[in-house]
Amino acid sequence: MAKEAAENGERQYDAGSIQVLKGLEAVRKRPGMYIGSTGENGLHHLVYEVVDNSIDEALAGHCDEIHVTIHKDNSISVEDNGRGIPVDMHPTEKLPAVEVALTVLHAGGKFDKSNYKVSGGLHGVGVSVVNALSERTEVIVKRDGFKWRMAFVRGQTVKKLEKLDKAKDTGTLVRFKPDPEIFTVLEYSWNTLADRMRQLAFLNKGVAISLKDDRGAEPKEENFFAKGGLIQFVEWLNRNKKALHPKPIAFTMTKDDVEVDVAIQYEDGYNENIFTFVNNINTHEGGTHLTGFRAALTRAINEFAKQQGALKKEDFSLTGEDIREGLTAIIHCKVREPQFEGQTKTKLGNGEVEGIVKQVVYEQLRTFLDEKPAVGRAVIEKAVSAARAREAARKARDLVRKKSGLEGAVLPGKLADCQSDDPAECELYLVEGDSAGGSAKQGRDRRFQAILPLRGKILNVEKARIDKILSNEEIRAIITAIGAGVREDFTLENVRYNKIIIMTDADVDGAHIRTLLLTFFFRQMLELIEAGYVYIAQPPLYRVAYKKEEFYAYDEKEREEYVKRLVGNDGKGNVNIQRYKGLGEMNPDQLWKTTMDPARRTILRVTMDDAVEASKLFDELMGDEVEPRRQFIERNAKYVSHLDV
Ligand code: 0RA
Repeated sequence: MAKEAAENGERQYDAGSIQVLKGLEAVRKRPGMYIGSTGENGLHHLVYEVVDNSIDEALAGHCDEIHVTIHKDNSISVEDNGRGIPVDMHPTEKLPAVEVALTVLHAGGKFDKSNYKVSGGLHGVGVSVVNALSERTEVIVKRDGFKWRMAFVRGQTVKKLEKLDKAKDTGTLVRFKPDPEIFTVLEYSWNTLADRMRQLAFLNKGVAISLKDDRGAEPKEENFFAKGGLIQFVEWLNRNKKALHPKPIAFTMTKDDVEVDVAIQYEDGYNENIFTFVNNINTHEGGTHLTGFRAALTRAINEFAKQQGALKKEDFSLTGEDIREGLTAIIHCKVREPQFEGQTKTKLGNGEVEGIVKQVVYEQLRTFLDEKPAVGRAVIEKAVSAARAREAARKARDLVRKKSGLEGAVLPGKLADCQSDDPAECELYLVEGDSAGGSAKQGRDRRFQAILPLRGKILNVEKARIDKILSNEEIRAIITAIGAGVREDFTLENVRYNKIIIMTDADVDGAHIRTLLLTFFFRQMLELIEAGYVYIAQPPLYRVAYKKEEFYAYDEKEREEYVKRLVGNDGKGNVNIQRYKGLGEMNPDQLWKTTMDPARRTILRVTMDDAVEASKLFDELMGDEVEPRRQFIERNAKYVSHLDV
């Protein structure tokens, strides 16, 4: 269409504006194609998109400050001290370049400025997409000695570029307000934005990023800045842990046009925490850079061990898994034309990167180990003990395996199983305490609901090694009841219940047991969470009764509403309010009505969409520090997104 109009001799300007309209229409019609979703993730993605442009300017060496503000109306502004988006006429579009950048889809590439632009995946779709999905956008540029301004509504220019006062410095400010016609969620989350800004500051050393929240009575602000880059990133990840060596191992090398930036630090725990990025994008699904890194680490450490004569007494060699026990690492690659694959487009596909990372990491590690053999010996000692534990775990797992699955299921004695054997309709309630377990057994619908009471606090699975975890009685009961094994043996198809519902008291102990169980599933049966099989029951906090009527309230606000409804605003009358401190205070019938009956209950599905965040929270919970643990319990709700009826 646009082309035809131009060929018919109409002005280019009209052709351009038709193209703009078509672009806008496409974005507004299928926002998900450009930003993933129109929910919470998509909403936050708008901010990342704008900030990415400022980061690109920083990567090009022209910007070292980025200020992000959440305004009272949930509009966002992103201001940087870069060169400013150009305001001169764009040679082919016949519009000021800044207008092209804001209104023409994929205009970003036309400027072709920085070396490793954030592109591919969901990132890099350009500010024009943000503009198209915003009720209102304003751009202020300081450049060429002046301040300039433009405004847009739903992506269309409503105020042409105007020249304002003189300005000595340079920079760009983009302010946008997400369109309520597009987004189902409009409220920004401080934590989500702060996590990403912190991450960006670690990944781009020397760039100062501030985040300000003007929505509350008191403005809130946090500044992110890491002169040490990835080194500070791993130190921060390990901040609640005991490191095996004080200084992270770190290096940056460019080979065949690929920049490889790595920081590594071992800690005395048992998990592997490797986070990978490509051009600032979190590659949750890994890819060729991760494969190359792992191969290099395994080879370098094994060769060093051999050279040190460290494995002479042992009748086994170190596997990659042994060597990654207690490892915290960040790998950040800059790749010119990244290919992102995988379900969420967060897996690096470029084949050439594997060999490059492998070679760089291998060489750098060998050099490091030669210079600091003491660190190498500590790593080997840890890996050897991991290998011994692996042997012990195999034996323990054989034990668990014999008790479940193929070899004739012997279900745990405490389990009150359900009658159905169709996993799709079966539910397993993990219930805190024997007394609540008893009520649940009496109150349930035994056709499809199974009950497993858990006594006291289950083992802290984060701090224990797999062999010890598997010899814990409560844990074994859970594993055998679910019937699908653990870790690399875990088989989703064998799961006996498609809903596994954690039901604990509404107090601190209950929250603790719930997080312990979540940690266990996260570490040992991740697929169970990914499949959306894990839920949290929502028992009521209050029973509100008046004469013959009764209501169950799930929070204070609801309680007040019921009281009002029953006796009016003056609050007179004998309303009986009972606060449930534990599940045990409910009789079987009440427990069924309020918490277990699928027709009336609410259960929350546990989701896990951000591995960095998840692992961070679990680490905080399980670390030695008490305060982060308390904070985790408070924030735990974040994990859990609504649903099911
Ligand atoms: C194109 C060219 C130049 C700068 C930018 C784009 C630019 C874009 C954004 C978006 C947010 N902040 C930004 N800062 C800069 C520079 C052209 C030149 O001066 O040579």
